Amino acid sequence: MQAAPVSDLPISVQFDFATGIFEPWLELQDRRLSNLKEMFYDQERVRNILSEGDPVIYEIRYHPFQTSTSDMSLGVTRIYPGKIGDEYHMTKGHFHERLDQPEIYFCIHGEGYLLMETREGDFRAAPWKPGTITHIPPMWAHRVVNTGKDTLFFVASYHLAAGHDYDAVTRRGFAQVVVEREGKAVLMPNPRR
Ligand code: PAN
Ligand code: ZN
Repeated sequence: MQAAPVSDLPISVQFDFATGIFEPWLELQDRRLSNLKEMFYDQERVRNILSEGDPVIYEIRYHPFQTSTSDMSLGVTRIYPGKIGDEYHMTKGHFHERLDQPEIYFCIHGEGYLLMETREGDFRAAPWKPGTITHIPPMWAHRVVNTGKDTLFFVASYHLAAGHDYDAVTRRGFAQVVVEREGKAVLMPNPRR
């Protein structure tokens, strides 16, 4: 993320509920399979797909609202539908570096799960549909899974100073993965743990 412009004046952006895109945004990041290849449990399938291309799994638009005394940020994530093997597309997932930093996620469109887990192993999977708003307390890793046929998009609000720590999730994943069984999304224990 580039340094955010400082403004002590109120700023509004305009969100399009049909597309999940707001204007103006200041930064756009694509997350391709190669950026999150360690996250999916079926590593053979990951290698096969990457040998033919590098699909975009999700994208994030950011607007950091940096003032001289605060650092609230807006992020809108759009997860494209699809699976890697039988595991649904999902975000990488992370802990916040700072131990006092929560976050609010607001599901606008699509269906899936918000997975959350502490370092002590307490695990929660919140079923998600449009309108579900979840408060993620400090020290809970968070990942969103898109189990639907449409793009899932959600709004996130957090402080820039929270920081993102991807290491633990990259090494261990979450306690459960979300996979398709007989046409349905089900949770099962992470086979890599
Ligand atoms: C969100 C996430 C965003 C992408 O803005 O950063 O949804 O997910 P990953 O960062 O796990 O790839 C957020 O939680 N910010 O703190
Ligand atoms: Zn976060």
